[in-house]
Amino acid sequence: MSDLSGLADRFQSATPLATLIDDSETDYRRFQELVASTDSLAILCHDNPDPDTIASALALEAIANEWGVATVDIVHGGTVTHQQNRAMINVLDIGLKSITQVTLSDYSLVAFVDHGIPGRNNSAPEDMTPDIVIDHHPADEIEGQFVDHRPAVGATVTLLTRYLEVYDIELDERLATALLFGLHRETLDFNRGTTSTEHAAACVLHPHADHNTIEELTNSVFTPETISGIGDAIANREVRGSCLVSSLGRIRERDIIPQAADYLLQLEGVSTTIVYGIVDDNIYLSGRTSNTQLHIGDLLKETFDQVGSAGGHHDMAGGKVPLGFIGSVDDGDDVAMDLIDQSMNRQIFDALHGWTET
Ligand SMILES: [Mn+2]
Repeated sequence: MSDLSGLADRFQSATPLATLIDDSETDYRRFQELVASTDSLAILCHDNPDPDTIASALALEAIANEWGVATVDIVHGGTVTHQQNRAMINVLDIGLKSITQVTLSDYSLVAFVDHGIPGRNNSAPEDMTPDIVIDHHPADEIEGQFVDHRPAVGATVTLLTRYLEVYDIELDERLATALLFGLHRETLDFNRGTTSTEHAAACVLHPHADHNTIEELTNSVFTPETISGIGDAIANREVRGSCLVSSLGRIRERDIIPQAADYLLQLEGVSTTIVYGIVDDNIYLSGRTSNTQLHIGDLLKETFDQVGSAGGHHDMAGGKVPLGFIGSVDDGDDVAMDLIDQSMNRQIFDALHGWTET
């Protein structure tokens, strides 16, 4: 079971990651006592899981396995439609359970990785309190028996890499590959929201990772739906000053939206993109900005948190607005779709007003 001997020594040994990361608020002893004494653990990824949340869950699973936790399940809400995320799960043979297949209250412990608040970007019941939270997203009032919330780091994978180091857990090739791929994707190859701790974490992972697999995963081709979606986003774009807003209309794969927002940010003269699309009964939005004076997470939160949920980082953010607030829309109802697009574009450009001057 739990072996706390040697923890103090390892904690104090000054690796580059240990030197750069701020561990001052993290009670590693408490985390170990909690996890090592449980018999069942559900690790909940955020909805439509991305490589940061998936790889972080895999690392937490490895820690729990090392400490003899009998049942460990990685659970997620939503679906995995992004081609690179599907490829990651297949190539690295990662077992994920849909939240519809399990009951969270059946587990002795529930851990959130890469998200922190029940019901916000996850499918946990809003009235539950997670036992463990490890996250880097900006958020207030995260509750749990053990909360490790470090918004200063660029990826949750960075935090979990530090846990593996602190607890001296073996980094096998599969785990190191998943974590390093998570780092690449979360930071868009170390270009976005990256701190020195991501580079230090990459140094820990690099010797153990399979770089051919990472290259293969990085080159996973777009699905036809993604290419069509990006095409629609290009065609429907409205640009004012340095801001671009576009609608994808009704789509089947939610993951197209952030990919289109990322893609359009490459347009010359554009430093902020907000793309939205309708999936089932909700409008989903993704925002991206390279304008360091603009906090896109706060902007989306202020604009849409009253009618739905929205928020995120200063340079990337997302949101979800139930269609109910606009009224129900039948498929093929072009008039209603136009009204939604007009209403959304107006609200978004109003929110961006300070930045739309040329
Ligand atoms: Mn993340």
